[in-house]
Amino acid sequence: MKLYDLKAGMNPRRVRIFLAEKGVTVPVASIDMMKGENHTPEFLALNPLGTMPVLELDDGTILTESMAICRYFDALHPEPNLFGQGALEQAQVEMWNRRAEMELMRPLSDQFRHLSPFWKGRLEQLPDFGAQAQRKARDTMAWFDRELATRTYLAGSRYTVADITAQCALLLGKGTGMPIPDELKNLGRWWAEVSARPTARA
Ligand SMILES: N[C@@H](CCC(=O)N[C@@H](CS)C(=O)NCC(=O)O)C(=O)O
Repeated sequence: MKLYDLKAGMNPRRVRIFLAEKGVTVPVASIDMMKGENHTPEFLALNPLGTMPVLELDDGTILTESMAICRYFDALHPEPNLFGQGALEQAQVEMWNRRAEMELMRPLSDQFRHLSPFWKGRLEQLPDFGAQAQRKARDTMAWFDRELATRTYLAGSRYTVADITAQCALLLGKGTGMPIPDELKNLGRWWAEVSARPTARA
């Protein structure tokens, strides 16, 4: 088994934190995006999208998409539970994980990709779209702040994969000029808690 990883990428980080929470260790191959290692014919044969993470199983089976990879390990190592237990909690974790992906991770990624010089020449940058994504990300942070006034974690009273998604998204925000605004006290409190977990730097 081998996990193709991108150290600075927020999606690979989701898998690394998930594995660390489970106490599972997997051999890792670090991909150097700056050297274009994710666009070689060999890598594109693994994942035509040229993105990480990619999990290669011992029989050669390939899994991509960070949540699919997490689901695979979750079935093999159910404890500690991170996807919710029972009908209601599973649905709540799915709901908040999806919201964290679409409403927070997506705009934070878009503003980085469309505004940062890092992506210049790697994709067609649309600055207006980047600015719109910044506004969207700010709105979502404010929304999540209001939600976190009534509970400890995103999907309820305990840490789940929804928190992992949001914390990886906000780490990208922090690194790209969009930190959590000081006035968002509930989100700040949650951020301090998730960042203090031993797995946060996985
Ligand atoms: N939906 C995919 C997204 C994967 C993705 O976009 N990975 C980024 C790192 S966060 C990447 O590899 N980017 C390289 C590139 O776009 O060239 C997942 O959840 O795994």
